[in-house]
Amino acid sequence: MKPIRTAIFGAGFMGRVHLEALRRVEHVEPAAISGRNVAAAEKLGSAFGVPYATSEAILGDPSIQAVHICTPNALHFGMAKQALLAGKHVLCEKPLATTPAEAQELAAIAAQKRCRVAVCHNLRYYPMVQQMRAMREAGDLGEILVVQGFYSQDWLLYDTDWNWRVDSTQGGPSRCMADIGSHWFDAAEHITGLRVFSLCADLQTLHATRQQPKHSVETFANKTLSAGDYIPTPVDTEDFGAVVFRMETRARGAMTVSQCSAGRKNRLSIEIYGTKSGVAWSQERPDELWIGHRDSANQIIIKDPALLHPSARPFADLPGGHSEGYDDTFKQLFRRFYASIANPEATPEYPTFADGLRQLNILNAVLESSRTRAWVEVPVV
Ligand code: SOE
Repeated sequence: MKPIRTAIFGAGFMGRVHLEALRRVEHVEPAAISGRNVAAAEKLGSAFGVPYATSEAILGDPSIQAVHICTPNALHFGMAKQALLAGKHVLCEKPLATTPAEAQELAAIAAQKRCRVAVCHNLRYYPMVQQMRAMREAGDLGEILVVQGFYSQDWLLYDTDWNWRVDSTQGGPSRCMADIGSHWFDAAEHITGLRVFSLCADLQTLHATRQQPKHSVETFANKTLSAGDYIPTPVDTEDFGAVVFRMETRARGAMTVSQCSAGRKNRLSIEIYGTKSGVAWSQERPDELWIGHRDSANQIIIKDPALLHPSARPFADLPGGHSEGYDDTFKQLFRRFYASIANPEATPEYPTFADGLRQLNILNAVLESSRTRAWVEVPVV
């Protein structure tokens, strides 16, 4: 089978993750890499034998069928639109855009151009996340009553920590909720099969002013600068958010996000409680799943394809005792995306632009609720 030629836009943290994962996907050839920082894109590309090209050259090359958008958030809409109009299949990092209207426009263009489109909500692809979903589908949890959790990081704890995500002109009007809260809500809705229809949120910028480095700093790589390298800069994106929400049926929930929680590196935690049993999972211990019972001993199961529900098994490639983590989630998502390009009849087994729009509707409601200090309805589409 002839490999599908693809290109990557963006050579930062996510560009590298996408490129490495693509190298492990069957029948795909990373054919070019582009980036605002040409030297960084050339360096990353050359390490993987992938040539640098301008975005114009990539979009004008008919042999390149798909593109990955791994640029700062505010560029997603424009780049995805250009790529779709050029007839490319698009896999975009989250958040898909900065407003629901933009996401809607992208979804409409994709449908019209008959292009495959995905949003990179990679957390769905942890085997234990699929196990929770499979258990819920099989009725093991009973009716879902309570959904709780958080997503905490510490890489923006100090006022000297900086990254493009802090700047709303590059990251969009929300930081913490858009960056990591969108992952949490995508996972919560994916696992439970329920939608949030109403919420009340409180967002807080803990550092109203940050010391912005004079030069750009890579995500998670802000620990190496010294005094004198900074400019004091006002911040209008949130460091912390709390959301209380109502889901369809009688299920209710609450979650927090934070990028200022010392010691929590990248900890998404989700707990789902039903009328029969509960499940709890943490991204920092991805191979373990806690299963809670009211009348018998609780369990912790370790990832092992033989112990997973049959529908969760295809998401684990390795035998028990062989960890599958963050990198592998991208491989699993990309594999399904490219399989759907190869087979135009296939139903997408990945988050599409409709899911990207869904997260922007939730995000919009969160921003409005925090601004107005009131409960806000989320369109259930
Ligand atoms: C930064 O907060 C970040 O890299 C997110 O943008 C990713 O989506 C998440 O997986 C890890 O943290």
